[in-house]
Amino acid sequence: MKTIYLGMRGDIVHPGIINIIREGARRGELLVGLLTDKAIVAHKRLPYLSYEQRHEVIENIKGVARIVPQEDWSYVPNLRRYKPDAIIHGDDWQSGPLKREREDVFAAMAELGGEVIEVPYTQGVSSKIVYEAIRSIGTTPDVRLKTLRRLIDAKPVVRIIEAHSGLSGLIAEQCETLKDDGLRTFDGMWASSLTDSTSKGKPDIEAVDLTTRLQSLTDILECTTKPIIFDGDTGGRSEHFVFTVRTLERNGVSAVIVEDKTGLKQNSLFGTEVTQELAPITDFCEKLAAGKRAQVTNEFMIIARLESLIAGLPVEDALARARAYTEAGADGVMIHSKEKSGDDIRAFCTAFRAEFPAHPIVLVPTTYNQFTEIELAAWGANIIIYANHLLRASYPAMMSAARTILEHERALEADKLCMPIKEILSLIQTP
Ligand code: SPV
Ligand code: MG
Repeated sequence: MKTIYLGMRGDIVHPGIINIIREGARRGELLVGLLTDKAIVAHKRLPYLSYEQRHEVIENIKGVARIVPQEDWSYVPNLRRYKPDAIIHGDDWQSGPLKREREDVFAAMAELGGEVIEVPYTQGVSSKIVYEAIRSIGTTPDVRLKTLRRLIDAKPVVRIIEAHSGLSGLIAEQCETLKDDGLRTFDGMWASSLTDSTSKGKPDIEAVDLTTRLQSLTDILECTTKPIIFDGDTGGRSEHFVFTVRTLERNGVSAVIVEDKTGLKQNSLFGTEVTQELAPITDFCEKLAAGKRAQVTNEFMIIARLESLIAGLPVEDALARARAYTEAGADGVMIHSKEKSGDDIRAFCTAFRAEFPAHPIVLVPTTYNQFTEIELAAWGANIIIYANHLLRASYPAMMSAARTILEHERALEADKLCMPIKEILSLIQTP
């Protein structure tokens, strides 16, 4: 009996895939290499189903003899490991993004003395078409909420960008760029207090109340599917914070980050130009613990934000607080600084990682923006938040269009600064 290898994601099963399985099983014993989340997420969006769920679905399909994990996007390592007599694949990989993988597979199979079977593409149905259809329907709060933890497990670093409106949420959802190593996208959104307040013409001092913040959040939730991290400011009183946690969970938000400040909260990027009063450690631990007790799901994350460096205190103060907050139940820490060198952040990350090898670290590199994601990940970061960039990019663009109209007393010259009317009309489609 020949062994036929089939590498697959197994997230969305459609007649095209069943056709390949049937063909493979007809020719021998079908060995499915099921791609792990890690293998997929470097190139494609995270599957809707977890590896275990996908395994359960695929093992029950007629014709599948055995499943092994495929830990790599390339089929080659598993081909070398399992030495099948043949690999089977849809012929649609002859062009498009899998072209290089196909060439590698042909080379490997020639070396191993095996065969490559290409099954004609089933017209009108593919994972891409089904994925796009699902995306247009949206997601559920439960799926969205759980996605952040899965991304942390599967990716070297999770890339988050700020959204403060439906429109900026759509950019976070849809913006992508094709690089040599695959498609690059944002993994999720940061519901920033700074950009939400600023877009409402208010200072970032918790003047925009929670109900209003939730309204902006709803706008984002309604037109996106990616996970959301909510900027919870100080979290307010513990008695109020427990309701915030429940409300965010109910809406499918993945995490809240609360900062250890008290009194009138001022934006951290003012640093010590304004009073930055830190909360007593025990009070903040109590707030974190109350939040953890209140949450309903296992997956919701409460992340403790350390403001020691913002308040002009040393790394040791942040570390002592990080230790206490972690013991109180925080699911991760965010360390913030407005220093440009990044030295303080690096020192914190190195020391924290030595004590807590796997506890998530969140960084917001607004001022120390010379470091790449991979460099920050090497310090120990799990999540990188680009906290204000869409709002900061939009303001000068709007100002420049407005000024151009004033200068010319007409809109002709401003037109080239604006997107075409046709494009804005078709940007948001009627479902
Ligand atoms: C925000 O985006 O609201 C933040 C990050 O809290 S910062 O503005 O840098 O304090
Ligand atoms: Mg904030």
